[in-house]
Amino acid sequence: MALQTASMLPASFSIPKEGKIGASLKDSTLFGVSSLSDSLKGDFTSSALRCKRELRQKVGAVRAETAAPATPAVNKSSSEGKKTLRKGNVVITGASSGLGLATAKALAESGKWHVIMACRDYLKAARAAKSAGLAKENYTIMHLDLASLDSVRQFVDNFRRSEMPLDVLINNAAVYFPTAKEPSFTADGFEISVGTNHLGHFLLSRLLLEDLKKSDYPSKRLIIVGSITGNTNTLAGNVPPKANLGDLRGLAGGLTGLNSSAMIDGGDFDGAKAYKDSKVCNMLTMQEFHRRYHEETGITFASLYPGCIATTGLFREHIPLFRTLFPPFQKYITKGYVSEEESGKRLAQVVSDPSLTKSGVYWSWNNASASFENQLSQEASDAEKARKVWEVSEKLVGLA
Ligand code: NDP
Ligand code: PMR
Repeated sequence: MALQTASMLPASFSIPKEGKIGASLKDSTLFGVSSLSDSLKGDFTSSALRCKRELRQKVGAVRAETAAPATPAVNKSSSEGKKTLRKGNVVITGASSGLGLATAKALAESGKWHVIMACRDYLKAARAAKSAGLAKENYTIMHLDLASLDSVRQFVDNFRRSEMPLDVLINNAAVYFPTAKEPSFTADGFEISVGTNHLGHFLLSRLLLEDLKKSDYPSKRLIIVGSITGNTNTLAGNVPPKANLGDLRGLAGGLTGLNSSAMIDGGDFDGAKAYKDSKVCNMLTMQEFHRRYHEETGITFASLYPGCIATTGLFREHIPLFRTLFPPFQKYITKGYVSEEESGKRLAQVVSDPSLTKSGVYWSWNNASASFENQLSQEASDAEKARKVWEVSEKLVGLA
């Protein structure tokens, strides 16, 4: 199997933007005292060659395992005339930690799903799967770096070579750089939060839509993880800096931070805002998929806010004091806290619960952990903006 060299190289680099001034909440509050991380290095280790070898072996193994892709989703057992469902195949991006890993565990342990862990760091994913106790036959790891469009395309090729049908795609991976003073960029030159969280997933979803369409699984789903902090109709969404995509002038300029702004709205760089903006794009993309493809394909498109999983790696770039105080703050003050395990069960519900098949929905959970259809903010449900984000994004990722 051929692997592009590019998919094994660091996919992000950082350039300082001149003349950056401007202070924001992140510079001055307890929850955001700035300590610029020096660790935008990605997780590409000197073991890249070993990864490559292992990936070859793994994908080889997958091909052997799935040598009979023609198995229909529903089999009729001849003796009893009973219908049985084959295991579903679910791709989870960023399954090496946090919500993604917890969801992989919940789905794999249900015995109904084979999980394809789409991860940028193969060895980290392998260790995570092992320590979470995933049984070997229930998962496959495939390399995917969302901060590189080449890597996204390579992942899709590799996945297709495995000959597994695709039944559900979960766009879960994300990065968050709240203390960054200057933007960093993906391999293709996009500001890294929107480039990874939105544009990488946008290309992945557009390409894998074809594979989802081909699946004969009874309930096919494409899920994008959203968040409360991108929704300005909530208290959490009103903590500055607030999400705001403006007229998309920065996005249209490619978020390069050179001749155009690194921010979607064209404003000064703010890492926390870039993350929240990327979540708005995620939620808008889900709805645009729904409008364009639900009726024709029957695929369920959904997003969700899984609760505040205050202990995950998402906050790894935040200052230590934040990481210490954030979990008790969410547990005892906002009461928005949810454990990684519980959040994984919630996302697993969105993947496979027969009562959550409605398309175009943004799911949330109440204090009793019951799911409900939540209301998106005005901006995150603006159909015209969703169309524009879609059209600009497809140009940026080379689909139009
Ligand atoms: P984690 O940091 O634990 O997980 C993020 C995952 O994304 C990791 O596996 C990480 O890989 C992966 N990832 C990051 N960059 C890339 C990339 N370039 N290519 C491929 N994978 C990448 O955070 P969470 O589990 O908290 O976040 C999961 C999702 O949940 C995100 O979409 C986040 O926005 C959302 N969310 C989280 C909330 C929370 O409170 N934590 C609340 C609301 C939503 P690696 O392990 O290699 O770093
Ligand atoms: Mg929040 C009900 C109130 C609530 C909830 C559910 C969250 C979730 N937050 C709430 C309130 C507040 N937060 C308040 C009142 C404050 C000011 C003290 C506050 C602050 C705060 C900070 C500085 N909160 C944060 C941060 C972050 O850096 C996190 C963030 O925005 O990441 C993007 C965050 C979060 N608060 C949440 C959730 C779920 C997050 C992080 C995860 C995310 O949106 O992906």
